[in-house]
Amino acid sequence: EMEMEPVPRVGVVVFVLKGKSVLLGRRRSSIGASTFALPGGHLEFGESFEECGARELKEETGLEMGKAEYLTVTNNLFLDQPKPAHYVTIFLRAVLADPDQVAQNLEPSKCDGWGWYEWDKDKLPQPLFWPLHEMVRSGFNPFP
Ligand code: 8DG
Ligand code: MG
Ligand code: MG
Repeated sequence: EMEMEPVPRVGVVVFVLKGKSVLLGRRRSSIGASTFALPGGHLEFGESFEECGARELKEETGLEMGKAEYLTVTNNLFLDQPKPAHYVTIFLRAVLADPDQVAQNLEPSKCDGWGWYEWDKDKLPQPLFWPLHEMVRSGFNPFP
């Protein structure tokens, strides 16, 4: 079997904003298992950040992404993993195309379910996925 050198990968994740709340799901994936994280996933060849965010949101929740914009980028090392990982993560914010659409848990092997949580450090669910935890701790606010 060929031993592949690990390389950095690009993640695109979305703060879906509704009222004062954001959409979070509890991860089942190996990285960050049982912590609350944003919908998102890996950038595929040829995609724009918005295309990737909309595709991942649709695949994971069934939700149609509305107007979106770039917020920030982080450089995250996950070295304490069976398979160490390095992600450059692009954060977008977006609204829903239809604010009444309900989130479905379309990848139950990767997520326990989706919920809306008010963006308030005392009201967000615990534990947050650590990249998100660090953003909250630094005072980051995804709302315009
Ligand atoms: P895919 O096969 O659908 O493309 O990938 P995925 O299974 O949906 O990937 P993911 O782990 O959900 O997201 C890719 C990486 O993005 C993740 O391993 C680490 C990084 N990442 C962060 N913060 C967040 C976050 O809040 N949510 C998600 N989903 N990923 C994040 O750095
Ligand atoms: Mg995905
Ligand atoms: Mg994902």
